[in-house]
Amino acid sequence: MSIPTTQWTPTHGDPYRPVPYRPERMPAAESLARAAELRERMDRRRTVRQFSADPVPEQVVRDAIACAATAPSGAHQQPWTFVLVKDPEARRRIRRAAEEEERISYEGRLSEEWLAALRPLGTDEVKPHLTDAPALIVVFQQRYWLGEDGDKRKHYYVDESVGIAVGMLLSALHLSGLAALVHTPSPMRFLSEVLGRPANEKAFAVIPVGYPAADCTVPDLVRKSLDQVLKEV
Ligand code: IYR
Repeated sequence: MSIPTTQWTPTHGDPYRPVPYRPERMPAAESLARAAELRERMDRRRTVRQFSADPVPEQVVRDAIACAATAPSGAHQQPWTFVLVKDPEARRRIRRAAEEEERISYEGRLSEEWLAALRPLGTDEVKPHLTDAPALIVVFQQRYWLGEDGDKRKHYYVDESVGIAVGMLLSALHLSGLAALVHTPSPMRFLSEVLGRPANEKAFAVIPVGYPAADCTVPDLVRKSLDQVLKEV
């Protein structure tokens, strides 16, 4: 199956030129069956912090990133860059810098209330998954568009857009059989330096990807019930 490619250009100022959209309608019975199955499969996703060293098929990760990049975005500005970090030295530098920031956080930058909220997750400043997970994606948000001639154009709803894209990335990875973790070291400026990203990009999240280790454990969490999160009025 070949996937059509499109040539993106910045669209600021272009006229409205709609085209027909006629997806085939799914019968309700099939929708119900798919939704129920999807709900169960999504409920089986867990954030993983202990990864197996087994390699993952790289194309699965690329396809998941392609899924994420279909996310809706403010003014369709698609304000994201996904960096798939393969260079072991870059990964070591990311781990070293992230652990240093996290050590400062855990040793005093985080409030007592914040540390208490983290306790049931069992996290600390040691982040072996940054070097040991078979794949590492660093997501950057483009705060503005930067042309080759230095031309700048503001992007809108960047946090929302990139947040939606990361949600779609996590769903795509999970539904393709891979586990992941969203890590947000703070501050994250070092990621731009290590990965050589331009001034219009700001790191958003670091996402190790792989299979859970054979002895992987996860916190014994309980999800809110649908009643708690859904209000019908
Ligand atoms: N960034 C730190 C602390 C942390 C914060 C939250 I909010 C979490 O959900 C998990 C961890 C760390 O990565 O350990």
